[in-house]
Amino acid sequence: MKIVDAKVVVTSPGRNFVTLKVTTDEGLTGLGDATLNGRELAVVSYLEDHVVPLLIGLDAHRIEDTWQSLYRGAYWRRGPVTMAAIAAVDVALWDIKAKAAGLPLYQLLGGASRDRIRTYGHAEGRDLPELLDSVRARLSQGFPAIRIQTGIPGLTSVYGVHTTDTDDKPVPHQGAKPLVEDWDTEAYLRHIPRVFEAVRAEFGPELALLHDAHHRLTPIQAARLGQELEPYRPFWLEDCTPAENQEALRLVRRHTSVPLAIGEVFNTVHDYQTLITEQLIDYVRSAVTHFGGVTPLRKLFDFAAQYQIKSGIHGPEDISPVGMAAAVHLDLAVHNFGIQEHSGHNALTREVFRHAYTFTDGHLHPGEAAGIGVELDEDLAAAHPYRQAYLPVNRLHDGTVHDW
Ligand code: GCO
Ligand code: MG
Repeated sequence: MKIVDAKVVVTSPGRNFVTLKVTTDEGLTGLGDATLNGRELAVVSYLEDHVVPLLIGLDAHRIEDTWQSLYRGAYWRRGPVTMAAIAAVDVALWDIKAKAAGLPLYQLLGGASRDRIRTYGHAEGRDLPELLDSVRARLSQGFPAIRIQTGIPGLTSVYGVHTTDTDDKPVPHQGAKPLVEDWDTEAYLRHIPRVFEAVRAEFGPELALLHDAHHRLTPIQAARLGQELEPYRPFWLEDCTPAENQEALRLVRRHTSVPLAIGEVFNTVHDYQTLITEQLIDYVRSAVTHFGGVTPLRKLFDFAAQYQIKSGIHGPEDISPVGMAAAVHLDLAVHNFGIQEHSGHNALTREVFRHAYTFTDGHLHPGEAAGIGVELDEDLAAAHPYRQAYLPVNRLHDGTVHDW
């Protein structure tokens, strides 16, 4: 079965998404997500100028071989642009293979290891009362686990606390320049343990609570936060330090037993080598979309499993329903599944990308449609073209740029 066409579709039904659609000579089509938030067009060019011409004429069934030739053949390995582009090809080919077999993708990955997929949702508030209301709203949607983020006294804007559109989804900052947010680590470290204390007091010991430090702490600050959160038994503390320095996690680990989750910005297994073999983390966070696809993420999970480390796939709004569908199939199949982040998408996005996966009582299921189970409405996608948008930049009170 030969690839006869591959095209890139960019659409913005609320936020930007990049999708690769691959067509074969048997008329089967496959979709892959290549969305890299704030740097979308770099991946579009990588695909259109350097990948699509290589795909035409290839045997669509040769997924591993195609993956290896795109990864090794480029010579310039790794990096988010390269790996998002390869991911889109990989997922599109898995979609085609599963459609050719007449099976949902999870069946080709070994079949279901569970009945449904536990997810966590986002609760946020500019202050504590708003956060508690937001937790109540997530509980009423059935979420068994909730990530809590709040405003910090003295700061005007904070990661994870955003303006929302009518569907309760964060509105990306559009225009030619990123928004500048402010940051004060000491104010944050003073405030967050009080937030956990209040949420536990209100909702009791059983609710799984998560928190994302978004790469903002030094190792010793992360160690201190971990210690102070221990009494409230978080499910995980995410991205406590910028983990390009994997060795830094040794220090954090020596000081706290809070479970650690890392990896949404990682692209390959090499970013995890020390973290996994030394058991410095508990959950790997990479998304199918940013890690080169289902093929390498499955290998990462199998590697992590040998060290009792579980999956916690990144599932923010900026992973398209195509990327989410691929994730949900993998979640159902792997034994060492931990939890799936589920932000959901606005109604228009769900029309552009009609998907078979379902969300019921806080749990996802990929559904039984053949392939990954997503249909792209190309006319509707074209009616909502790309809009320039950036992630924010973070500055300390003295103007120094900090990690966002
Ligand atoms: C998360 C993430 C996201 C990222 C976003 C960047 O844990 O969901 O931190 O919110 O910030 O995906 O594009
Ligand atoms: Mg995160």
